[in-house]
Amino acid sequence: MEGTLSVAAIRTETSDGILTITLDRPDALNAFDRAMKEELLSALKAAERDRAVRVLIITGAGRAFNAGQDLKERQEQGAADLITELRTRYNPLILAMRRLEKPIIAAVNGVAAGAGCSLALACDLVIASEDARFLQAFSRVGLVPDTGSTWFLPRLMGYARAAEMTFLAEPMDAATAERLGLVNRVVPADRLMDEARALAERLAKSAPLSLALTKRALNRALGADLASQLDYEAQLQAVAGASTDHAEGVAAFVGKRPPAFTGE
Ligand code: T3D
Repeated sequence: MEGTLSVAAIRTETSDGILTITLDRPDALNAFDRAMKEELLSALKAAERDRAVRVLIITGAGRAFNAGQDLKERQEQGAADLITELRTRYNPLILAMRRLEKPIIAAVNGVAAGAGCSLALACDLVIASEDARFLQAFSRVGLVPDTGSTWFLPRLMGYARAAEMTFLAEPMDAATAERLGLVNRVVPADRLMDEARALAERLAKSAPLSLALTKRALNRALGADLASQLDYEAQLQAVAGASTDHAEGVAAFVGKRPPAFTGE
């Protein structure tokens, strides 16, 4: 459904098949309070159900992307049951993002720290502004990296880099993050949303089933052996090959015209 919705901790806007989710607690550098976690999960679930949404963009309001867990809320709440917090609030977010069979673009406009860094890593594509910084802040506050960071980081940048980033907890600038494979591209701050939107528009015109099954295959490949992945690709190709969009793609190629994909 097209339109803008403003709730407590996030804002959502849908147009032309692109759902933009803006983390919206700028005074706290968009740190995750309980409301933000709940609203973000609801937005992801709604996006999964809504056929009109083809691509998502996640970004932050103000000068930060997300500063991780709201430490003031954590202090106010006293001794916290962190295993429950992770199992019931953070981990479902990451799983929802990886299981959502639509591309998710992180438009990282500033610092992404702690679980905010994990959130960016869980997206399919990351566009960062030149001002962005990536910080595995966990050890600074006596915690271990969570919300998927220990899973994503070694896969994206290798063990040694992941160990350095998490042990030392030093901010990584956007250019370094691009060089090490955390980020797809870095753009000037004033171009960030235009670039993210242009990428989203391209993806929104792609065949949705093709992208959905590609994400499914890439997800599975991260834990699979070659022989079983080859067979899995063949199974998915049987599904994609039977779609109307596949026939349309071939007809468009042969007819020397752009394809018009419908999602069928
Ligand atoms: O507890 C659980 O649920 C377990 C799960 C944990 C997951 C995690 O994410 S743990 C890691 C939590 N995050 C952090 O440790 C990062 C804390 N923030 C920072 O280190 C710095 O703020 C930054 C490096 C991100 C940015 O630094 P800087 O100098 O640009 O900004 P600042 O001045 O530190 O912050 C600006 C304001 O945002 C400030 O508020 P104030 O004093 O002006 O009223 C600051 O307190 C607030 N803020 C920043 N990060 C958080 C925060 N408020 C609450 N929680 C935050 N995480």
